[in-house]
Amino acid sequence: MVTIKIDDRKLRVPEGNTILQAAEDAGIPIPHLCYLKELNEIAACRMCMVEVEDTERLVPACNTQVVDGMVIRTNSPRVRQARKTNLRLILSQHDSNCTVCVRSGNCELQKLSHDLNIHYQPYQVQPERSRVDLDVPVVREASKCIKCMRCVQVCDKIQGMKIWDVAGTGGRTTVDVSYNRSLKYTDCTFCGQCVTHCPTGALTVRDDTNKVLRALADPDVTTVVQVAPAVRVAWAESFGLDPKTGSVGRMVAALKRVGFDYVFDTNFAADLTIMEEGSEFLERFTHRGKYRWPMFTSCCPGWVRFLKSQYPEYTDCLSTAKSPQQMFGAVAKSYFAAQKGLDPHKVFVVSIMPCSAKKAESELPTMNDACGDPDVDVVLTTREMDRLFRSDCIVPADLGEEKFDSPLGSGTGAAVIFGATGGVMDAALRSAYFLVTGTNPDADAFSAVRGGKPWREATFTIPGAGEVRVAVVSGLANVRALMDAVDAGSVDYDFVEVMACPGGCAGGGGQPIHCNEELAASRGALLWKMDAKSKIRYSHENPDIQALYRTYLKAPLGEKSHHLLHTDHAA
Ligand code: HC1
Ligand code: SF4
Repeated sequence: MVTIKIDDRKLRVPEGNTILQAAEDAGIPIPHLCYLKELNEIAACRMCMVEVEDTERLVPACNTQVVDGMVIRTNSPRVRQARKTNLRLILSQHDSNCTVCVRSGNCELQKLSHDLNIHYQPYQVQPERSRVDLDVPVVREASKCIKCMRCVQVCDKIQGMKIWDVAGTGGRTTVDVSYNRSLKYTDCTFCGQCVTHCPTGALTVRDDTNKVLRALADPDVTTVVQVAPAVRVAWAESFGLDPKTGSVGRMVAALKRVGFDYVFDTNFAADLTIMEEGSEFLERFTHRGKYRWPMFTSCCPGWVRFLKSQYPEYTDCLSTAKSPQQMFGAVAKSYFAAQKGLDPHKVFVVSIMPCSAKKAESELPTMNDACGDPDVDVVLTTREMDRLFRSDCIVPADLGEEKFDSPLGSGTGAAVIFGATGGVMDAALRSAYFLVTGTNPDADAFSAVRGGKPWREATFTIPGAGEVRVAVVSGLANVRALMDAVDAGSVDYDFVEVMACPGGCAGGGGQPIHCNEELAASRGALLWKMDAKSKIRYSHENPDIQALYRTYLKAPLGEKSHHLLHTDHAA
């Protein structure tokens, strides 16, 4: 430990800590823009400058270590002036057209400018207008980039992809797609982690709300919306509501106010996925020699894109089951449309997802099995749904609670946990156990796959089937490590759940953005709580799923299921 003084407060702090860490631990705020703890401590923005007494220097707090006896001033006249000058220099290259920026009100640069009382701009330079490519879900506007390097570090260290890089030299140094490519020609998984870690509006997810508004206004179209598991525990954050007020029922009520004809639940399709994927796993497991191992989950499109570009020789290890989002679309435009006597070409399916990669998944040319049109017409992120509510002047806290519509609106506890890392595996094992033994396991029998390390393993015995070796992994850099181990033969699994985003969809790239806060674990904990409180905790016990099989699909892996609910990932 060393003894230091910050703003006249004497502190004992661990040796090796940075000034910023020491100050934050003591509750002394120091502004920063480029800093991401342990990921990006490069002092690029110079916002965290502090004065160290008895030296002539101002130093960046984020990467200067404390020294015994150090006396630090975080708010001296020199410090204030330096921060203001540095911020004005950043603003001199920034498109400050805040009124029409999607991050307005949630932009770290905007907030800091206000906090530092910068209300005029002496170095005003008209930034070059950006070329914006709307073919892909992740959109970059170069003129809003402040060169903080956060996206470069997140993509490189957390997602292991290196899609972003430094480009140019000197005063023209900027960040761009590596090797001067267009994003659509890279292996970008569109996970959106760069977006949720960008402090400004330089990286955003393409806004598709107008397509939905057009469909809602068309009297010939029946609009159907599905809401993903992880959306329900995050949507209310942008309205400052606690989880009790920002309930599922209020979200449903708000979607009905927006004007959707049917408000359904992706949880229904998650239960359906378990029926198909669980059956597929048992088919593979009991005919081991016919298949390549392990079997991988296929519900995360970020992961599917990653596998196909980075380890293409493992593509046939993916479950052929479509994701719940896509199963929902296919069932809505076949079973549901027939039940209601609707022309499937006039049913418009919207998904609300915590995910940017889901936009690309819905646009795959193979995802059109119900009637030849895309099974899902538009995907909106959680943030876009919140913007729809605001633009319709809906105040969710003032609404009563409403229920999802029937029959695609029911889901079990096993379905809602899809949104948290480990949830798909847990749910699949609950039903696989039932399918083999005819009896339910304890709903918490597989809790070893929940939470904890980002790459975890467990072995379970299913009587009559034998030992099943499973792994769960999230965050693509961890996924790469797992794939390398699988490839080297140093690990041996039967079934692996993979989610591209750290912590699973709860931490997806379409979720509300909070500066310097990672909320995947706390949102995931809410999903596990919903499961624990559910009356039904096994997908195979969802009565609407049972009715779907009884009256339409007949059996998991049957002919209709094969056509509507499975896909060839190599196509
Ligand atoms: Fe997900 Fe899934 S869990 S992939 O994160 O399998 O997006 O929430 O909807 O499809 O159910 C996302 C979440 C989501 C699918 C399900
Ligand atoms: Fe999308 Fe979830 Fe995959 Fe992230 S983990 S890319 S949010 S499906």
